[in-house]
Parts: sequence; structure tokens; C-alpha cells
Amino acid sequence: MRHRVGMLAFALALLAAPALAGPAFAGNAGEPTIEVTGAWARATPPRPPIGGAYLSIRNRGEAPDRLVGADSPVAKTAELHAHVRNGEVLSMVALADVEIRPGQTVEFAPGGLHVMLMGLSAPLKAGSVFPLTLRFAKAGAVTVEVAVRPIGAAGPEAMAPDGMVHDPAMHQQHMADPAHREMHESMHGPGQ
Ligand SMILES: [Cu+2]
Repeated sequence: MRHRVGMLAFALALLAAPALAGPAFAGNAGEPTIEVTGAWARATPPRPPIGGAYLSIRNRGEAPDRLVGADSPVAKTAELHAHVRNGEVLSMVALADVEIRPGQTVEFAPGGLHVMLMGLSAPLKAGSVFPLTLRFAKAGAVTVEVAVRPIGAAGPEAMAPDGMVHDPAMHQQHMADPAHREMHESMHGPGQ
């Protein structure tokens, strides 16, 4: 998985435009260049009101494009996040954008890139579906339907339970931060 990490914390604008239902493609002149597939999210407990969405983005065009933002009617805000390791601490950072080069497929998956949904209006329920609009610098808006899977789900289908390798000592330190613990539990289920 290769992507450019523009580490500009919380620089995403709040997009007021409503999400429009539509195909999961976008591009100029009717030629789709960006394809988004396999969008899913884990069901969430009532609190905290946050969740993560995962998907895969393919650039079928001949020029690089950048994912620059996301929004969904189910959440107040949606941010592009990555997990990064600083020494022994694994944390999440907000990205200003994610580059997708021509021919490249960028995977958003547990333990790595994800679309962080913050301020959920209601918990995400397994079996339900919600729209998520991704905004690309060149291709424009792409709206996909996100399938909500059970809290313990590892992926749209069988995958490794978690992209992260949890060293026990590091994990303990990581989980000592209450805010992060909350976030972590909402994404991976409690007690992990
Ligand atoms: Cu996150």
C-alpha cells in the first residue's frame, strides 16, 4: 500500500453539499477514471458516536488524482485517517489528502487508512447501508453505498483480523490514553 501522506492535521473543510446518490465512478467527459469498490464499515456501539469506513480506490486514468475529503449524511464530519507509528505509540492522524497514481489501487482497511466518521447521528447497525461521498481533486465527487458489517468483522470478506501487529507492551501504552482507547474500541470492539 503506497500513498502520499499529507500530514496536515484537521485541515479538511466541512462540506455542506448534500450527498447525491450515484454511481461509484467519476471522471471528466463521461470516461470514469476513479473507481471505488468494496465499501464497508463496522457496526458501532452507541458510544462513542464514531466509526470507520473502508474501501478500495482505483485510478483508471492517466494522471494522478487525490482524495481530498469525504462526507456522509450519517455523520457530522468525515476525515481521512491513517494509523502511524511514532516510536512505540500507534496513533491515528488526519490526512489532508491521499494520492492515487495512475493504475494504482489504494486500500482503506482496518489498521491502515480509513475514513473516520465523527458525530454519528445514530449507531451503525449491521446489515444496514449508508451513503458516503468521496471528493477527488480531479474526478470530483464519487458516492458509494457503505455496507455495515458486524462489530467483529475484519473485512468485506475474510481477511486478517487486524492490519496491526499488537506488541503487548506497546498496546498497553497505546490503550492508556482514554480518548484513544474509546476510539480504538469503537473500531475494533472492546477488550482487544
Ligand atoms: Cu481514525
